[in-house]
Amino acid sequence: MVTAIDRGRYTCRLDDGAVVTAMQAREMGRRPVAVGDRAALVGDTSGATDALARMVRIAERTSVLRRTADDADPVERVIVANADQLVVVAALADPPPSTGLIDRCLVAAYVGGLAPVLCLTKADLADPQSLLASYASLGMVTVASHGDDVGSALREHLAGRLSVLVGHSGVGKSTLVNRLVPEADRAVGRVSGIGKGRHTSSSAVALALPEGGWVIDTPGVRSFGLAHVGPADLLVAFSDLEPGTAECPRGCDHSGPEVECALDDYVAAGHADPERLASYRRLLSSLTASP
Ligand SMILES: Nc1nc2c(ncn2[C@@H]2O[C@H](COP(=O)(O)OP(=O)(O)OP(=O)(O)O)[C@@H](O)[C@H]2O)c(=O)[nH]1
Ligand SMILES: [Mg+2]
Repeated sequence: MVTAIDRGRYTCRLDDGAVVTAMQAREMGRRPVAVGDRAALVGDTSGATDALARMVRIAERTSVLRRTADDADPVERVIVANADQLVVVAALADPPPSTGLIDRCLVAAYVGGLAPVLCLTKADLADPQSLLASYASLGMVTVASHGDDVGSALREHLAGRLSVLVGHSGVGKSTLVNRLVPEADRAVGRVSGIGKGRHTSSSAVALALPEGGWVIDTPGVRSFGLAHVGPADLLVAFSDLEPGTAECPRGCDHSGPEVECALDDYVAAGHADPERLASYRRLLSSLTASP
């Protein structure tokens, strides 16, 4: 598994635990490789100092977390491959939570095939209850933590799984990782204020959890572009609603009864849960809001 990437050098962990540095073999072309990818290595796989193996293949991915710089950007970046879970990390204060960013991360999770978890940090600074409640209604796992105490709920949810942490700079992702993986020694920064562009962590790194599984720390994001996602993509994650769109007018954006979307009648007839339709539309509206 690729655990870190630095200027064309891939740090890989073999199944027996050895750590090997590799570079892409020419025959791979310039296929993008992400942290979390499963790679086939040949050549010097001894892991000795200065040894460099060649990466010849990556395995088909079970999930892909993608984002674009903004909603007009045609270039999709793969943040992490093969993760089971996306942990959206948001601080309750300092910096204040942005529900727009949280919702957009959730969309990326649903579309990329990752189970979403919301982790609210800095619960020592503000009460998490109202925000936790508003996301619990989306049917997702929510946990609150404060610096010294990650909480057993988060630990249990991460054990045995491959999870990626995503959120604004300064929300405490690396702080969480250091608590979860005592030898991780990730640099932790001061909160510099959103938009000032100071990020403490500069690249994604996967760390093995003592309980089994992996946690991936990523650099803070300022926004989460979703140029690659449309209403139909999001509907895939709401398979209970999807059959209801058969009666929609052509090109329906499913935004509400004003556009004669058939989902309202579908729910009114008892075929699906009205709360699920409300959730779908809430995430849908985050697609058209500014990133
Ligand atoms: N009060 C309080 N401060 C916290 C908590 N968690 C983290 N911090 C502080 O928040 C600051 C930023 O923490 P980091 O872990 O570096 O944040 P990050 O999300 O990794 O930031 P980037 O790497 O820039 O994306 C540090 O000063 C931490 O000590 C918490 O639960 N409560
Ligand atoms: Mg960090």
